Amino acid sequence: MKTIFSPRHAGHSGNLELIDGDIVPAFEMPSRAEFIRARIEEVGLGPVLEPAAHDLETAKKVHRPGFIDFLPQVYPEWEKTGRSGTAMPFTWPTRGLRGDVEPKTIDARLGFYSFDGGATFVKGTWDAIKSSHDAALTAAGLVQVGERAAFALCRPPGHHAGSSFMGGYCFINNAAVAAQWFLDQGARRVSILDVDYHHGNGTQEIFYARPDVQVINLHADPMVEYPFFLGHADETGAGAGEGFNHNFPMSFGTTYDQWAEALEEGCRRLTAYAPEIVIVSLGVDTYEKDPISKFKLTTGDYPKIGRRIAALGLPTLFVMEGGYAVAEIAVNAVGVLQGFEGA
Ligand code: SP5
Ligand code: ZN
Repeated sequence: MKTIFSPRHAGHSGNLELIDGDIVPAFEMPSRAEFIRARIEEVGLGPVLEPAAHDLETAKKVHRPGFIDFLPQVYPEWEKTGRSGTAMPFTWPTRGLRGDVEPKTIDARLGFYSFDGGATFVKGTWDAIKSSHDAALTAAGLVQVGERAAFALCRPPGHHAGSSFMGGYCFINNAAVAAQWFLDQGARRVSILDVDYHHGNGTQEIFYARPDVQVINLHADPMVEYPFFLGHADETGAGAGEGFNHNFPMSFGTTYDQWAEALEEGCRRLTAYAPEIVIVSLGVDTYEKDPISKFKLTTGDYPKIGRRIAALGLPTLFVMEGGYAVAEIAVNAVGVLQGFEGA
């Protein structure tokens, strides 16, 4: 399997995040992608190639165009106020406030276009976001021309980013952009299978009223886990999208046997939908030693996930999402891909 990876991710580095009553170095750090890249080479998964540049037209079909235009403006606008360091929001338009009027200052616009304080900018962040987006579309192109599977080693990740909001380390929703691109190439149905520990609230929101992208999410129960405000089992889609969104919230402490039952039911519904392409939002923060998560999957479980996905028998694009126990995420993420390839 080919991997698409850009060294430009590394410019998104040294940023802080607001989490659990503290402002700390972001858990989503460059070493994550570098460990995965090194592991791919160590096990000989296949070539690692750089992405080609893509325009943002597809991204502007799944995100509000003004939101995409805002992202490259963030750091220059931040610097114009005389500040350096990490750009992050501190005020959000929640219920009862005006979410329909985009204000003018950088602090206001950061809040307007986000749902938490977890998607933060340094000088190289936009370039990293763009390279991650390009990696997803380049890998999608490999699948489109006949590769059985490809791996977009995206950083920053994307599944918390919605049509007009960033958050949770995510800016552009790479998997959603790839899904839209496959549809634009002529696919009629695409499924997104999100196995990250956290609910992919952005992906759900983008496709919630659409029948052409099925979204299946396996994740920690939002009653007790981030992102808290989406991801319940009764969210099944709206309007023309009714019946095409599937959530499998699970308790803290979930082991592979329990998790695999949800995967099995998700795969059954995926097969019933009969998509032409599967996009896997590949988070490995389900791992027992992940520093911010509470599931109990072990390293030996990840190849089993890959084998089950391979058994779907469909062209498959893997898109990297979360996973934070830095050294181990490489073995686990690549383990999924090795399992898929039959290793
Ligand atoms: C892509 C992705 O995986 N984003 C995750 C963003 C998570 N942000 C907040 C997590 C809050 C975790 N609280 C428990 C921390 C225990 N020290
Ligand atoms: Zn996650």
